[in-house]
Amino acid sequence: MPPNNKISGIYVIVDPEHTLGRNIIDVAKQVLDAGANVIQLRNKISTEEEISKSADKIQEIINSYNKTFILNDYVNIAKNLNTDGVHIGQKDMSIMKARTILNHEQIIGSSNATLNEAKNSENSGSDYIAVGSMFETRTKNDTRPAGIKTLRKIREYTEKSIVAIGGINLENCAELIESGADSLCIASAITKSDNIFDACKKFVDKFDQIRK
Ligand code: TZP
Ligand code: MG
Repeated sequence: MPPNNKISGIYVIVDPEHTLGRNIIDVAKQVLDAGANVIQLRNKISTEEEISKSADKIQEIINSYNKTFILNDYVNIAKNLNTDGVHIGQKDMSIMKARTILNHEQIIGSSNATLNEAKNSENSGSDYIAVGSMFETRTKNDTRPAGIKTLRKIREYTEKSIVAIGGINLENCAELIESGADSLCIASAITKSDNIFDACKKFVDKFDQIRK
């Protein structure tokens, strides 16, 4: 994890259900080579043992890039492997409970669809606030719409890193950055594209262009 563990830039969700059958470790390497700053492993289909093995491998790879690895859902695996962090949804283990389990330096990110949720997450000690779903997505079934207005309100409220998520593509991402998102969390527009490296690089370049 980089020294100032702030989440920024391009954040890619690697999920074996959304890579068109391509190996998740290869996908992770490609997005890191293209300049992604954060990878989240999201896996709703494998055993805990398999998830632990993949997470261990991705953490090892990410250390050599000095980037950040976040494991979705599995707080105990994250603790045992000492991943850089964990991501928690509104229906998962509470942020406060996760904090009692995790090692001191591990970061916690949370999913939020409203200003109220973001306030609660910040007060509970969330290190970054993911806001979404910004746009329609087919990657996750039970998302709730958040929208640009919510993103702006949360930006006014918090100084924590804001990660915009859900249905982000090259056409709609500029207004998210202009509305205060520190990071763009993307799955299908990168991991379902023909050329994963090129797709990710385009987001990295666009982000840098707008942010400079
Ligand atoms: N949580 C809210 S939206 C989403 C998750 C995991 C899916 C993001 O995937 P995509 O393909 O970038 O819409
Ligand atoms: Mg979850």
